[in-house]
Amino acid sequence: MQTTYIMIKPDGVQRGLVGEVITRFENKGLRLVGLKQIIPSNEIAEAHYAVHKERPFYSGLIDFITSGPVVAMAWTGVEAIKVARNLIGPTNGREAAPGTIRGDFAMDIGHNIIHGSDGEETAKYELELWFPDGIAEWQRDAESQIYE
Ligand code: DAT
Ligand code: MG
Repeated sequence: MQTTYIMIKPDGVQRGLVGEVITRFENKGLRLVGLKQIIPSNEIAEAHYAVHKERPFYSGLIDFITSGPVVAMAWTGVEAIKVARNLIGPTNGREAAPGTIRGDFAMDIGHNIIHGSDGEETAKYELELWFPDGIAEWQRDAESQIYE
């Protein structure tokens, strides 16, 4: 089992795609173990994208991610990091295949709706950054909820 950090970016929130994105993750079979909406501070945005600090798009990226609310999530499943990246699609929305989140909803490289951790180390770093108090541990058991 892996847990991955997933974030709906300000464009996804503003465009009303939160439910759509969550539905795709739920339908796939991943389990939601963390969820909150926040307007990121510069500090957390810079820590999140520290790896891109020297890139020309970095300051625009920080401005974008701090421009409004994001939905920060943690999702668990077998190979959840790769599974989530496959659901999300490649960075550039115009090149992402239909059926992926970016392929279906994004037309640009920066405003691409959603972030997903790219490896185990990154996932650990990002989950600790965005969920410093930890995440929920629970097992799926619908039957015991349907019947009292
Ligand atoms: P991904 O989000 O697919 O993991 P990344 O880690 O390479 O992509 O880059 C992080 C974010 O930075 C990406 O979601 C959008 C932005 N970005 C990347 N390359 C860019 C570029 N050439 N121009 C503008 N924004 C870019
Ligand atoms: Mg990345």
